[in-house]
Amino acid sequence: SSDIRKGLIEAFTNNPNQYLSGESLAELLGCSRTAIWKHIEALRQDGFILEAVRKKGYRIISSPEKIVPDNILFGLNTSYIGRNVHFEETVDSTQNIAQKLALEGAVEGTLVVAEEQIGGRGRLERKWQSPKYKGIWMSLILKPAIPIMKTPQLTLLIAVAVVQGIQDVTGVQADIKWPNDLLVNGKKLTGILTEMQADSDRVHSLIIGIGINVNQQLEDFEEELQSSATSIYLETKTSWDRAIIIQGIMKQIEKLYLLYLEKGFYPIKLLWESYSISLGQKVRANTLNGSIFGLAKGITDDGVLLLEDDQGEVHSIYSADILMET
Ligand code: BTX
Repeated sequence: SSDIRKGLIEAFTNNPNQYLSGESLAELLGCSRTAIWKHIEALRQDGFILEAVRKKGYRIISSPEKIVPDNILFGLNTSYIGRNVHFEETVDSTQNIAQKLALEGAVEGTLVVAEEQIGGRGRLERKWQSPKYKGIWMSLILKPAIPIMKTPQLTLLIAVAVVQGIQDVTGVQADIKWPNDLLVNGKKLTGILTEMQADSDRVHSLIIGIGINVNQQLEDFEEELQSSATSIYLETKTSWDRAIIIQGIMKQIEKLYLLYLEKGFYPIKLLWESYSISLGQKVRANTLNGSIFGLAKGITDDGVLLLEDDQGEVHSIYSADILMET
């Protein structure tokens, strides 16, 4: 019966703004008109605004403010990225759920979305604040046939896609700070965390966590973040339907991922460089093995940052926090 629900959403997606009669829907989905009616009512209860006009049929006027999986599916026009949505209200971390689903054989493009994370995490076991109903907290499963060495490329790809998706939908232009922070005027809008399941030489699954601050007002951030973080609401003074932003991002991810699989990393690298604010700047890289100060010269074809210190020595930075000295 959730197939009927899926079918309904798909039918409305394929016929935007048109009335669809109960009779034609029942025929299309191979069920009774009563079943259609029941599912229309269920959609209403989940916050869809539906219009019913005698002799014409039903029409979806708007999808709900709360995220529900159908809300992401309604209007999504990708072929596999984000088409299999696993939704939860409250989780420790969407990464943990995606890790488990990947082990159980989830299809590529599976997306885990939650309204709230209690144990949202960043890199190096840092915390990621994920307040309820305010942001996009999601993890995407990709299964590229690449060696482990090349996984940083995918992190950079996702950063570009998220920048583009956010810009397409909201007009907010974010910059990328290597490797994958998205900043607006120096304040953090988005964090990306890539984890993987692999054996010695091959990647089985990449679990890419994306956290986007969407509808937070200043007081929704904990105090220590209020000067360093921002949200799309704070940048636009408008609240946003998060499902639409997720769709925009899924669309860009699929586009860039297909480009990457066909043409390799080079076109992605060019895009990444065009959005980057780290390159050409003097930066400090704090790595687990110490701190290096130098000029960010570029990224390699594997997505590694090249930093030239004052003695002219070039260091390859695989993982670090970058401080931009202003
Ligand atoms: P990161 O280690 O680069 O950044 C973590 C740091 O960012 C924290 O120490 C804190 O200073 C700051 N911070 C925490 N929460 C926020 C926030 N909401 N907005 C701005 N700054 C913040 C970045 O790690 C990677 C974050 C990935 C988050 C996603 S959400 C979905 C998925 N599930 C999960 O547990 N993590 C990922």
